[in-house]
Amino acid sequence: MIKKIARAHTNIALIKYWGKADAKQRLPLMSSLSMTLDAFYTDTYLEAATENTFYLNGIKQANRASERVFALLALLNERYGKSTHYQVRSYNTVPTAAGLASSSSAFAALVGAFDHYYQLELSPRTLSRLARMGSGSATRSIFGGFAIWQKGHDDASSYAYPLDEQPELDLHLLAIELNTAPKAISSTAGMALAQSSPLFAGWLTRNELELTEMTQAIASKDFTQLGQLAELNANEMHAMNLTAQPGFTYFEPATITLMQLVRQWRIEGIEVYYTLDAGPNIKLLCQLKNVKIITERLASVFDNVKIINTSFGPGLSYRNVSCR
Ligand code: 2P0
Repeated sequence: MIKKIARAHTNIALIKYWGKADAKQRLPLMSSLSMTLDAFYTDTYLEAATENTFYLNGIKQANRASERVFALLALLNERYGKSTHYQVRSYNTVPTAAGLASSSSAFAALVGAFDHYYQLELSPRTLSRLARMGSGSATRSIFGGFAIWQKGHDDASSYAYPLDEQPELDLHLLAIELNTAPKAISSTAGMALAQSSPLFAGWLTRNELELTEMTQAIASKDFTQLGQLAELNANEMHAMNLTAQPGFTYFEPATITLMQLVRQWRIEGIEVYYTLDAGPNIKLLCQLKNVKIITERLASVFDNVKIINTSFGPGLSYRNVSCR
């Protein structure tokens, strides 16, 4: 039997979403800009069932882990006048909940699977809005290359759009798995706490400027400007976590070691920048010519470190798979 699965790739924000205006509708307080990655994706298939069940990588998930999946399905049912229960099967190449944004690909693939199941042929913009209700970063995974999630002011105006789906830019992201254990502070909780930081007002004020500068860096294929800005933006986000009341951090000792190494390598002439999300795993931004030397240096510092070299990935797509 042939089944059609929805595939969405994860994305990494270079200008980050970190703060909500409306938690229920996942409306952000700022716009964000991301790079969709080729190496990490989620495949999802759904079909009608007598009760809701969710399998991740072949393992049936407990109700708690499935809550957000079922909540989004309930919302989709309501919007499109359905009352079905579903069996959802997802296969993830992203380490779940380790700051590699597995929820971005997961919820983009889920809305894609729902769209396909009912042959709704929803527009990418509508899919992006629906994905937002599962997870904010999922708005951007509907698209490949570079995408911008415009913050908007309500459900209808808060969605992502493609900036450049097939960038001709020499840009590699090295994902380094320092710790793939699920994180202690979820993104949702972390960004709520960050709003108590005295730096939060400045974070919001700077958003438009940073978005404009990043868009210019991409248009002019200026890797240096892109890397500097991405690193600055990530540092700003993590500075808010440290200065929240109460303060917290996603950094592990190895995260800080790596940040210092990156600065050292730059002094030595290896152009590399870092970004990191809601977890300890650093991502390095570099050009192809430096992938080898950076990989070698990482291997000499960290035992058994897993490094995944990734570049631009595509938007939501569908593919046929044969099943027994
Ligand atoms: C981002 N992150 O822009 C930011 C930067 C992590 C750090 O969006 O609460 O799972 O479900 O909307 O999308 C990860 O958080 O959060 C995230 P919710 P999400 O990619």
